Amino acid sequence: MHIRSFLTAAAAAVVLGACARGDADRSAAVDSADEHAGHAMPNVVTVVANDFKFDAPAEIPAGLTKFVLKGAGQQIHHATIAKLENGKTAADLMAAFRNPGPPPSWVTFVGGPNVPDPGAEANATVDLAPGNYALICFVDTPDKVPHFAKGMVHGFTVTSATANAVAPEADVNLVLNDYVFNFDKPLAAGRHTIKVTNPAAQPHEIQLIKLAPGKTLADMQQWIIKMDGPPPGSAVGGIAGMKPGTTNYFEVDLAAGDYVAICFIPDAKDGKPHFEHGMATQFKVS
Ligand SMILES: [Cu+2]
Repeated sequence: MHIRSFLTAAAAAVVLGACARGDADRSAAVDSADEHAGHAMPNVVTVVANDFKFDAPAEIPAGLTKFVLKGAGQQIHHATIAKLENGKTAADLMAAFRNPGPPPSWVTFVGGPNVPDPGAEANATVDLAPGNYALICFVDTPDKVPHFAKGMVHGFTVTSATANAVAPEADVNLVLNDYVFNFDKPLAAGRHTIKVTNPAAQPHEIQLIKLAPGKTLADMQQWIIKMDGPPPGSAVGGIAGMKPGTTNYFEVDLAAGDYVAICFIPDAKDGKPHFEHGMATQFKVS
C-alpha cells in the first residue's frame, strides 16, 4: 500500500508533536461544548482525489470540519491534513519536498481521511484552527513515487469564521498507542462513528483494510513489501497521520468479514514503519 519514504521517523515525531498541547486544549473545549444541545453539524468539505491532483476548496471556515474524500482515480489516495505554521504556504511545502530528508519544522500533521478504494470514499472530522493548511498524498503506488511528487498537494486557508458545531456522537472509541490499536469494543457489522485519539508519544494513523476471503494480515504484509499483483484486500478508510494530542472522527459502514488495522508511520527511533513494531492487527467483524 503506501510506504512513506519521505517521512523519516525522528522528524515526523518532532514535527507531529510540536503543537500537541494546543490541540488537546481545543479538543477539551469541543467535548464540553458537546454537552449543550442545538449546535450545528460539522461543515462538510468534499475532496476529490484524482490521479494525481486534489480538487478541494481554497478556503474553509474554522471549526469542526468533515472531510469527505472521493477516490476518483485508478490509484488509491488519502488526504493527510498538514497545518503550515509561520505563514508558510503549499508552495513552500512543495519546495521543501524537493529536498531529501524530514519535513520542515513548520509542518504539523493533524489527521484527515485515510485511503478508500478507487471509486469509494472515506471521511474524517477534524477541528481546525485558522491558518494555512495543505492536503497531501503520501501514497506511492504503483511506482514507489509518492503522489505529492506528482502534484498531490493542495493548499487551503482556514478562515476565522466559525460555526458552532458539536463533535459527532461516537459509538466506538479507538486509542492509538505505541504500538497498538485499542478499540473499546469489538466492531460489529454496520455503521459506526469512531472517535480516534492519540495520547501516545509518537504520531500514528489507522488504515482499515477489508481482507479478501481467505486472506490474512500476513498476506497483506507480504503484499506491502512486494506490491506484486492485486492487493489481498480493499481499503475502507481510517485516519491519516495524527500528531500526539489530536482527535479525529470517522464514519464507516462495515460489512461482515476479516479486517486489518495498520499504521505505516515511521518510528521515531529506527525509522521502520510502525506495523513492523506490531502496530497491525487482524480482527473479525460479524
Ligand atoms: Cu495519492
